[in-house]
Amino acid sequence: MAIKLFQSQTSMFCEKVRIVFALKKVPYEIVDVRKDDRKSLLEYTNQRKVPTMNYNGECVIDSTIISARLDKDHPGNSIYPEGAANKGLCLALEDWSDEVLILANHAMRRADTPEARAKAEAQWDAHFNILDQIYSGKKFIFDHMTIADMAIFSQLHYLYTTVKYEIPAKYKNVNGFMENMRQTLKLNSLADSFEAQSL
Ligand SMILES: N[C@@H](CCC(=O)N[C@@H](CS)C(=O)NCC(=O)O)C(=O)O
Repeated sequence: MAIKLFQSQTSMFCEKVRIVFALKKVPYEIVDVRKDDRKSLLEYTNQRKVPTMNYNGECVIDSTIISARLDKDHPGNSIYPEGAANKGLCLALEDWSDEVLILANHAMRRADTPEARAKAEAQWDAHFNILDQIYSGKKFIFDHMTIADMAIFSQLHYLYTTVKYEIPAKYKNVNGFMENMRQTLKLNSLADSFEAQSL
């Protein structure tokens, strides 16, 4: 049986999962949901969200659950840090990125008045301040690249590629993190989306 990932190239949650697949070196097929306006996804799952995975016949929905499942079945190159306390912190940061940074991305993308734009920039400033402290003196949050870094990268990468908002230069550690991730993911430029099948 094959593994199929129903996805969209521009979705940040799909990029997060593509990084996990590549890290685990698990081969998979891509079903681009934009090609048939999500018809095959709807037929398969009766819902519209991507990423959705057909995992050897089993349906798995949501980037966090897909990532956890791949890690469980392919434990090499763990996407989590060692130890329960660090793993809990890592999961909390993954959730913060998925549930909070996404809102700032939506706010910036939808800002169509100077007031809305200023509000969205203030929202991002607050997040960049947090991230700049998190990545102070660190390449990754824990001792290797974890799902927390992948989730944060995917949101910041979407901000750069799709929303077209550049991280202000004063956030040196956040910019340093993005450059580290660009190198780790072997992207020629941050304008490219991640699509390698292995890392
Ligand atoms: N929490 C979910 C979020 C997935 C999500 O919001 N996907 C968006 C694309 S970025 C989507 O498919 N939206 C289509 C819809 O809701 O109709 C995850 O981590 O996978």
